Amino acid sequence: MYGNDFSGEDAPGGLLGEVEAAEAALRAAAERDRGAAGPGEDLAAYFAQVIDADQKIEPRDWMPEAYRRTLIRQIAQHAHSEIIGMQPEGNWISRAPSLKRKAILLAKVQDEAGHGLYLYAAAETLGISRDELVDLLLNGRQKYSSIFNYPTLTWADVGAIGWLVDGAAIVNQVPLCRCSYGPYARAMIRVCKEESFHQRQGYEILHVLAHGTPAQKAMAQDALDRWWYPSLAMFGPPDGDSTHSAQSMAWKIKRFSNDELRQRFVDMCVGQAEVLGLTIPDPDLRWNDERQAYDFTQPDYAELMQVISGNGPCNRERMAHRRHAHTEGAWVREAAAAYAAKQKNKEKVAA
Ligand code: FAQ
Repeated sequence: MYGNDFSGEDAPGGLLGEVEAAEAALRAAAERDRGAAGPGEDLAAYFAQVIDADQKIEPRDWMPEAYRRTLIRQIAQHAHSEIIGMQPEGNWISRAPSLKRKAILLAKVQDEAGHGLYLYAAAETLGISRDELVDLLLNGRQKYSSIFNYPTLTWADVGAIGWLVDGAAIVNQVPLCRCSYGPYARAMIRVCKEESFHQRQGYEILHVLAHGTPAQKAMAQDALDRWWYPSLAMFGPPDGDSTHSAQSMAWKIKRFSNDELRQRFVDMCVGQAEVLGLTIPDPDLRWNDERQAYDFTQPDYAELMQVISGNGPCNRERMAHRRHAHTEGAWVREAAAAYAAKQKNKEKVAA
């Protein structure tokens, strides 16, 4: 039914096969001799040499300040997205249609928290603390993905998020497993493996609904209608308007442009929608023999900019909820800090 949903013709083993290959490449890069010369006097030349050789920049290495800042921006935005991204689905944990569905959704939402934590830890290797990053989010100085500013109105939306949002996240993140910054690439490998389960659970929810009663099928179609274009917008502005792509690709942080990944996502979804028996809400979606890819209608990028700038349907609600949770969690952070201080003191006395 959905066993081969990641199989692209261009990649043996599909997207998960690419994750495995990236993991092997990471190991090989770690073992390779970086060159007897080492960084020497010219740190910038050595940095360029490591990037050119497809090796990994590690926290101990010198890196241009702009590279460090770009990574902090992207990794932090990614981490915040995982954390805020728990809200739309979290909304349905108490209303899942069965105990089994509830348990699965609970595990999925917990995984997103875990992804946020790996990513905050990866960002911290760049010399910024998690507290600072959280403050930047809460003060509105860092972003999170536009997609989490849309409401989850029905149970089918939980399926659509798994299928489309996690699906788009995987298409975007698999190339990040080959990112030039080691800690981010390593975090992505684990995240992608877990996301593949998320995508499948969402797809399975929609499959059951789409093969259920006419009302259930209509609910699944309605969810696809509402989530399709916001999911396409997740990949960011079109290449011509993408401020960071050229530099990020030169540094091998990003491996493909926003439009390339969006196209890949559309091409992957068409066959999956057919298996579901649902219709992608795009009358202009058709195979282009010349390009060997689907032509499709672009999402509304003016809407994307509105959502990014804080005016999406749920931006205020999401941030209010996050601020409230942060305040409510203060006692946990204080208790953890007090416990750590006590342990440290004990170790000191023992020494
Ligand atoms: N939303 O120059 P570009 C998930 C901003 S995780 C908000 O093209 P870039 C898992 C961009 O930051 C989803 N802002 O930027 C999950 C920049 O603003 P700035 C998150 C956006 O970085 C599933 C400006 O527009 N994934 O879903 C968006 O080269 C289910 C110009 O854009 C990641 O973060 C947007 N959609 O490319 C969790 C992946 N698009 O900073 C729970 C890592 C663009 O100059 C439930 N990130 N912007 O003010 C990336 O791959 C890249 O950062 C892109 C954007 C591709 C998102």
